[in-house]
Amino acid sequence: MTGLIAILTVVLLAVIIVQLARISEIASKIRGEESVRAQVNNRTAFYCLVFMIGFLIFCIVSAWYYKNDMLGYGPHAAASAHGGSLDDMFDITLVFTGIVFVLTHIALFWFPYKYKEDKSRIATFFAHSTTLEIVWTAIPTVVLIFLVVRGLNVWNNAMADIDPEEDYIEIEATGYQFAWDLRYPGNDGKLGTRDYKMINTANNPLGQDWTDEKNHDDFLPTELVLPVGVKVRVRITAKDVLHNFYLPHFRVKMDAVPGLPTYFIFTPIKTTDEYRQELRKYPAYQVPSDPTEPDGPQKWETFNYELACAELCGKGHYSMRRVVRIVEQDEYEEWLSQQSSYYMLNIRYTENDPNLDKLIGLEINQRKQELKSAFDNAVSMGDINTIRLKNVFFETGSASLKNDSKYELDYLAELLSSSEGLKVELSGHTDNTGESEVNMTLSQSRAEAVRDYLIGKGVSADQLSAKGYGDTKPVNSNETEEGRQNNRRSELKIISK
Ligand SMILES: [Cu+2]
Repeated sequence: MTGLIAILTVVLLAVIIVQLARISEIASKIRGEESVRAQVNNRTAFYCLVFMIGFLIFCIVSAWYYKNDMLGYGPHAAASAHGGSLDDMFDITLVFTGIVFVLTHIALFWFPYKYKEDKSRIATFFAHSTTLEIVWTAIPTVVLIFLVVRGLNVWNNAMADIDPEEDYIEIEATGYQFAWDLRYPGNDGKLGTRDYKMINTANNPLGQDWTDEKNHDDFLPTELVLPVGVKVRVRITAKDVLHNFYLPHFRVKMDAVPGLPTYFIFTPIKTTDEYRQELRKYPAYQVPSDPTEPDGPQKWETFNYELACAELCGKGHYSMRRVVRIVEQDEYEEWLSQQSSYYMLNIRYTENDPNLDKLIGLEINQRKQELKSAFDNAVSMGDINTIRLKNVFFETGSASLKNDSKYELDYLAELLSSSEGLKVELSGHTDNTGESEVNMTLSQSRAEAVRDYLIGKGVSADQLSAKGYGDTKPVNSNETEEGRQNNRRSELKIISK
């Protein structure tokens, strides 16, 4: 409808101009060329003046009216640390071009008015002025140098890579038709290596190398969640065609190129909630977010930062939108704790796991942590002073330690060596299968095996005693296999501190 009205207006204006021209043509034939020309000149000069003022007013009013849609202003303020300087750059350019626009506009229409035909005036002959040439070359040069130098400065700051000493989070975004695979580094803070030859849509979408320990805790979340105030380095790549990683509110935009990793660094400075509260002040956001539901939530309440693909990459391009959530540090840590490593969830102990025959660092650390907290508890509490060495294993019916036990015992040796004066008893226990005497002997030699191993690892022999209890101290029923398994165990008891 509006389009039709606009076309009609243009057509009508054209008809009016043609008609006016014809009228003055006829009039000039009747009244003589001279007087008509003077009249037309006067009229045109007047219209120039009217247009000069009218168009200036129109520009100023419309700029004021749309000011909230300008970058870095009102509801469009940047939400990242570098965003403000980028917006300022656009605004400064706008100020300079605005000044030039107003001056040239006035000159363009004032001159036809001022210097309309006047018989009594003789034109000045003016061919060259060095001063004038210098002035109008120097002014744009100075202005452009200022803009370029400032722009370069802003660019270099925004694109400066991370200083290894700095505190930052590195995440990775891989674009493909038509979604993003996001990857976070997990507890170690490091993203694992990838190899495109290992990409497999079924169980390795990013081609992660599972022999690389750094990959074991990496996780692939469905939403982009980041803590406020922390520097983020985004590693950006693509799997098929060109995509573009675009976070409009953070003034981040970088091509995702297959085979050529790019990156962008930014620091979010406003949480999603803070940004919503800012939007709340503007009438444009105080309307229902869904027009068909007038009582539903308002636009500012449903606002979300977003990640978009800004490269027209195919027909499903639009579906690459992802919600971005900026939260406080504690909420971020809470969210992190709910994420599970892709490897542990999908690969560990399957046929695709290259680490089947060994414990991975993640599991070793977990065992260490468990042992440490049990050990510390036993040392500090006194009454529950016995801990079970859950991961000490023997060959069946023998006192020779399985290789797997070394993780637990090595760490136990560290703990004991650093607790000088602490005396512990290492005990062996069996289930009730077989003869009691045999069990007693076996448990004694197992306890001694543990003691000897620890002494071999540098623990002082004075700290350690070993005792076998055979089947005399069951912790479970010996009726079930599970119960018997629980009864076959090695323990550590704090004797004195
Ligand atoms: Cu795309």
